[in-house]
Amino acid sequence: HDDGTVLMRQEQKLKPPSMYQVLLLNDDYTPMEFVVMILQEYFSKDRETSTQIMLMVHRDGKGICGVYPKDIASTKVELVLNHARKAGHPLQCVMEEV
Ligand code: NFA
Repeated sequence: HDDGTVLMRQEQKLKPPSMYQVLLLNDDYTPMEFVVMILQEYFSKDRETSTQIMLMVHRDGKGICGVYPKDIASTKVELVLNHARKAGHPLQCVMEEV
């Protein structure tokens, strides 16, 4: 241009969305069957996979239920916690950036 500047190509600077693991944490009181139901209902796992994940949480203290974009992960955490509270179980669900 007249002022000496040059029009540069518009760079593609959009970052991919950061992803978050959603995890369930073990406790001594939530029934195993309730955890299996949660995994089927909110994380779309079949009954066998849900049972395996539940047993991993029971044994190791925590387990990954899925990996999602931030808004989907936070919504799943909220829905799981609401369901657990309503049912009177202390089940904890958290998200961690990958
Ligand atoms: N530890 C719980 C029990 O023995 C089962 C459980 C598994 C709870 C996974 C929370 C998460 N009833």
